[in-house]
Amino acid sequence: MTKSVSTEMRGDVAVVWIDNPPVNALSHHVREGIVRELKGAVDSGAKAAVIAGRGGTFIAGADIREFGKPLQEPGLPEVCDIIEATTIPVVAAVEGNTLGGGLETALACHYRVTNARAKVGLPEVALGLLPGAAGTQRLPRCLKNPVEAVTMVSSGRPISGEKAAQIGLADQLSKGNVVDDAVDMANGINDNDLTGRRLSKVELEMTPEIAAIFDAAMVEIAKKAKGAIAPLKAAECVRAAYELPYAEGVKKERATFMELLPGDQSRALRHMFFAERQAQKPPADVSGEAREVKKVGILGAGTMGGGIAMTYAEAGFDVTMLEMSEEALDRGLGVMEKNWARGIKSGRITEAGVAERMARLTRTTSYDDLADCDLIIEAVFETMAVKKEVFGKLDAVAKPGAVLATNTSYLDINEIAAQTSRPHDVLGMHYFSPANIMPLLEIVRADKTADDVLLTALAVARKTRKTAVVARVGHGFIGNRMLTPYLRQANLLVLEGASPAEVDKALTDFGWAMGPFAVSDLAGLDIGYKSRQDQDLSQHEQRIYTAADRLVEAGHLGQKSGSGFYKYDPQTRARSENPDATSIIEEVRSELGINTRSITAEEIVERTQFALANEGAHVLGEGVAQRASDIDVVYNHGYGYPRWRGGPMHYVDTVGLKTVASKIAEWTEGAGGVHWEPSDLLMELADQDKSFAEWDKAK
Ligand code: T1G
Repeated sequence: MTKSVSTEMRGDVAVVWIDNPPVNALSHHVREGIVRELKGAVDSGAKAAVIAGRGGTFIAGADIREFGKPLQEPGLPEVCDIIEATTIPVVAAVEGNTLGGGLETALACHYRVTNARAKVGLPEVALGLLPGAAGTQRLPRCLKNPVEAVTMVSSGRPISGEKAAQIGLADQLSKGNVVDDAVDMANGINDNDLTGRRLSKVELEMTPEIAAIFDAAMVEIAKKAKGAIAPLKAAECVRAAYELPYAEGVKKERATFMELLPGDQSRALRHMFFAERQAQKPPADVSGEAREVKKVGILGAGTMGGGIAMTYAEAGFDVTMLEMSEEALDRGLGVMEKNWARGIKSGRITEAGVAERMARLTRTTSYDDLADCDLIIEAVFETMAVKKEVFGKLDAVAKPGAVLATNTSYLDINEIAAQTSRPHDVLGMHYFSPANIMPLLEIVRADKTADDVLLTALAVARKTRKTAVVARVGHGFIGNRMLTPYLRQANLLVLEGASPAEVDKALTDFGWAMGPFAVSDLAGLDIGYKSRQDQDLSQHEQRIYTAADRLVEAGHLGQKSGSGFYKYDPQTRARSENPDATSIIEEVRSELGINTRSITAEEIVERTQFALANEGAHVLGEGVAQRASDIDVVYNHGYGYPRWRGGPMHYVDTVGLKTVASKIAEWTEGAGGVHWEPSDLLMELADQDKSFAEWDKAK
């Protein structure tokens, strides 16, 4: 096996190359290799050393797969201390992804050269951790700017190499080859007195102004953290760099790291890191190559069609937008321009960038103009009749080999595909509104979808920076399907005595971005009302939504009408109790003869979260989703589920499926039992004392 760390002598300078694809993670053999090769450089009389990464990237961090396993010496903190104590100058060639332990390694070097494109940061908080190799102590000593230091560590957001050079994180900005420039720098260092270059020796002093900066930062961090604990803990360690001697600060950082590592939040966030990557891999039974996509046709310039068109234009595709009339096209394109104008205002995009995007858009009212599209995505009315008509027309005009996708959120794609002579070219691409913002894309593999069509959808998902999850056909696919029992329990809890605000608060305290009633108001209560009218609901199902239906019939449609479950301030949209909703709910309770009771937040969380996971288990049992972790990704990226809890399936794994199963069994026996359909898979796993994670692994 080639050594993952080797030395190339360039004159008197030893270039210590790290070669651990795909991201040069600091696996154990890499840590050992760095120490070995650096020692070799010193022993061989090298004038200086450069640490560099193969593959155009320095080091993307510690090897996350090693977490939770026994530490193999040397640990990264020790490696960093050895680098810093080296008696010859060590220069870091910082390029590509220089993250987490990678940046900590660079900070342990005496000098740093980077280039503008490098991505430099300490993203550990995204894993529920904090820099664990003295990053919280060396970074502030390098930047000497408490705001930059506490922001980088607590947000986890990387900065560009250009900015790193501006704020003093790098000593030189290379305009050419970073490694060559690092070697030149090493050659030019004649002063072997490295005292001033060892960050651990830099003294910091806490002043009232700096203390005030940290006080203010902590308030902001706590607000943004929304229940995640790592950001604040990380910020406290940066603050300690100003208050404690280096060795004490490192001790505090280490103790905090060891406290966070085994915790539920870090385990959940590391679960999500790998779950997102797993979800986007093609199913094991799929082979072949993605088809080339250059030109995309979008049918429908409404909210969804416009958002989807923006997504593809932003990713550099040529887009042809088809609507039934010029006015509809004017409206749709007008909304897109307004959205992009907001992007200019927020500094997210430039005027030139918007012009580039608009230049990629072609408009038409004729299907014939879609004839040369490689991928056509339909986002028209959500009725089967309209979808069938549209796909019949597409079949007539689309070129052979064009991928035909429907954005339907729950309709049967097999039925839509059967409308064409090419069902193998048809699949679902279900975007979430607003499609240009929401990262989730459910790719629905219909029975006849060809492998290369599925691979094509996965490829464009990556190019348009969407997080794809592959689903099979089934009413509501994965996300929306699971929402039904979740909302059912929420409405039942209101019938039984909880207020909508109590249910919402219990769930936002749990970590959800918004509670179900606030979300229903946001989406519009008439959407659910119409969907229930279209379905042939059983009487006991219909009864659950009596209050919601009465609200709609009384004109309370949610935010869009100024009131729904809540009342909304016309200016600020601030939510407050809607007395009409309260009286409608009370009326319905008495009509249904319900003896209300006070309901704890714990019961609200259990009944809604277990209902969600139980449906997820049905989705898995039916093969609509491939993995439990895919379901977690759907809820993280499409529904505002708290990431530091993992996802609905990871959460019940942490509760323990035995507990979950016994609660569901209890409710199934109780008065509300008619609303529970325990999943066989969940019950079996509980019996075997297994978890969904183990089910995934065994697949
Ligand atoms: N450890 C192990 N595997 C990793 C990894 C890592 N740090 N980073 C990526 N991978 C795997 C990933 O699972 C995937 O595997 C493949 O590499 C390609 O990744 C002590 C404690 C670097 C921006 O948090 O953000 O240092 O699916 O698909 O889109 O203080 O990977 O192919 O089998 O994401 O080009 C801090 C995490 C760690 C960076 C590249 N570092 N990685 O993105 O490729 S904690 C991070 C990323 C730490 C120290 C602390 C991204 C990337 P597979 P990919 P990409």
